[in-house]
Amino acid sequence: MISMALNRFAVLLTLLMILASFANAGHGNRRMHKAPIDYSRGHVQLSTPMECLRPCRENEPPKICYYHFTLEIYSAQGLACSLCTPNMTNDLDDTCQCVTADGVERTILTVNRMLPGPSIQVCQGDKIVIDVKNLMQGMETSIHWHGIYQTGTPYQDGVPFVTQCPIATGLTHRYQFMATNQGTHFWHSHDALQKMDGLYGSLIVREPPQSDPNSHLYDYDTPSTVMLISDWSHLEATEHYPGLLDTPGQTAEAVLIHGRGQWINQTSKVRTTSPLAVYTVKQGKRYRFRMINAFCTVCPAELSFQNHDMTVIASDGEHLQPVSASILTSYAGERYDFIIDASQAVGTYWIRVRAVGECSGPAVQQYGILRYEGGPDLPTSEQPLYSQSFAQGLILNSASSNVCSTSTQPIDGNLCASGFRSALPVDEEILKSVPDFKFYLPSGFVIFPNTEVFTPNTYLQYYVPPQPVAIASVINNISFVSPPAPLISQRNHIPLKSICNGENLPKNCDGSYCACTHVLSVPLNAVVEIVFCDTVPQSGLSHPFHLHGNAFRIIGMGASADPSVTVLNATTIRDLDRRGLLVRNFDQPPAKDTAIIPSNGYLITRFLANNPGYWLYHCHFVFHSITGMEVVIQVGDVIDIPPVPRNFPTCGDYLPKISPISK
Ligand SMILES: *[C@@H]1O[C@H](CO)[C@@H](O)[C@H](O)[C@H]1NC(C)=O
Ligand SMILES: *[C@@H]1O[C@H](CO)[C@@H](O)[C@H](O)[C@H]1NC(C)=O
Ligand SMILES: *[C@@H]1O[C@H](CO)[C@@H](O)[C@H](O)[C@H]1NC(C)=O
Ligand SMILES: *[C@@H]1O[C@H](CO)[C@@H](O)[C@H](O)[C@H]1NC(C)=O
Ligand SMILES: [Cu+2]
Repeated sequence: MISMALNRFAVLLTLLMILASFANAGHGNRRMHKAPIDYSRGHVQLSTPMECLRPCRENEPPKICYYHFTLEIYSAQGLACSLCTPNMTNDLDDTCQCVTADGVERTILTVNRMLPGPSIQVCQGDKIVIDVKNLMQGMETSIHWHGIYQTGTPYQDGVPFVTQCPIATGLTHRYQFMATNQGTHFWHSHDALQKMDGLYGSLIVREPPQSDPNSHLYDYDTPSTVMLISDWSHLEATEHYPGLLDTPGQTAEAVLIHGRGQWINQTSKVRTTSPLAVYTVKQGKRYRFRMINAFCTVCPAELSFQNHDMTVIASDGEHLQPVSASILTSYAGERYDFIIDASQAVGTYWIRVRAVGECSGPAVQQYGILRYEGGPDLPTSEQPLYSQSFAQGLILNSASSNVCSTSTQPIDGNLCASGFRSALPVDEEILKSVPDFKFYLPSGFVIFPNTEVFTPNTYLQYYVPPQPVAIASVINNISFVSPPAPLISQRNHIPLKSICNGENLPKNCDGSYCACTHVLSVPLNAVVEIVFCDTVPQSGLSHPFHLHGNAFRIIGMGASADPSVTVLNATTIRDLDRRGLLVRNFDQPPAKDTAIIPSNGYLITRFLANNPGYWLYHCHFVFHSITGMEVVIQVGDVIDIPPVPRNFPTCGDYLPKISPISK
């Protein structure tokens, strides 16, 4: 164990040296103008990002890791690219400010002029402090720390109007929270569609090798194998919302692998020359990759490596019994940790992310490079076409409910997330046969007649998908709208009638559609089971639901076991459950914080509600969440929820009495 840790540390040191030499290469002038950050603040000693990036050992004192994020409206392939071209995958230290993306110039949003934004890499037990300075003119923001439980600090979760007021232009908001749970996490803007334009980055919490049941399976776990994948458009996200008729839908035009990629213009057939992401390995060594799916649109991402299988050992920061696969499908918000065994001939191999579903029409995909030391710069083989696949082997997490079961046996070469098994023992409490609380949450869309949407004094929340219709996203027929002040800090400023749930709908609701702040309350320490189902199978979509503040167990996932029930909805899902036709697995069910409701299927999750707070549970497709596919789970009574710190920012409507004109 110790030699392995030292081995990894050696690699880390080499990397730090590379980074340091990179940082010194001719960028001295710019650095001179930069106000240095003062890391020593009175009685606390802050550590730099590089000091916090270290091998994690048992019984070592924790650090306070300080980061400064500056958010700006910026450009890809913009003026900064006249100075330098970045040539290595580096999000730990800013040097070259040229953002290449897929080589097409466009307006983007960045943190510290990087894409992905700065990486946070700490050890479990450290404290993370981030000063977020919003310099985006005319845009509020807020940052969510996706995967971090925020135990004791639910007001640091970064959801506008749920856990804080949005951060106005010009202001700085300091987040500080403990890195309680290890794993591959990420941070992203939780405000409207900003994530789609580039506001995301990795957040890795490592642990001592002794606490990772799979640590014997790999030699290296360093920043050089963190892989954030994202979908990319050549329009700003807001141009897709509510939706244009001449550029229909919200489909991405490209995929980026760690902010890198190339794009082929189908009209001119010209390919951009921007750099690809490169992952360098040593033959004979085994590498832990930490992959983050930061997609925003509905396309699933199929990751594969030429001539190499992936051995998945963790997902969303939870250890799994290892499963090897040749194609790993992931959805917006999911993370997968897998091992690549560099056991092939010294050479250079393609890495591919193929966006499928709605993205298979335009054949959206991207390449990266897996280079063995001593191999050529580029693979010698051609990039395979969209229609050609690398090896045929097991497919993990594919979109179809028909191939999902709770068994560990693949169906038709596919294994769903419900077929994973936890590598660590599961709390018995959560596995009791009858949960304390059960909610059925049928999720889908409501289609409005145009005459209803475009009528005076009516402002329905909707978007226009590829079909030219106005739709709202709903859970249990409720389209979530943000309250006029944060639930966590200003509950008294929120009119009671704006908060709702399935049993308590506002008077103006007609039963098939309701717009209100959907809050489900559960008592502290209850075992909560949520049964989701997809009510719009014709959409072909598998919605990835992400729970804030907690991980859940996947207890079931699949399609209706009664062939006469072809559509799941509030009635049919309850009926199937009553008849014992929803299959549940209580043998080492895997934990995750993001999982799909497979298209035309159901997803059963359970969690122990031991973290008091207001936790969003929502679809991670941004055009769905912004139009209402969200619900808040309130864990505990108001008095159980940790109070916000003194001087926590406030916000809200301002509607004073109108005074008469004084004579
Ligand atoms: C990266 O760029 C620098 C400066 O242009 C150059 O000296 C170096 O060789 C490049 N490294 C790689 C790996 O291409
Ligand atoms: C693609 O090529 C066409 C024809 O040369 C050109 O008009 C168009 O601007 C190009 N698109 C992009 C995004 O560069
Ligand atoms: C939800 O809306 C549909 C119509 O869109 C309606 O048939 C159904 O009864 C509603 N469900 C509930 C629980 O009100
Ligand atoms: C659910 O679907 C069944 C069968 O299609 C239908 O009879 C029923 O009205 C639907 N119920 C709801 C609440 O939508
Ligand atoms: Cu969705």
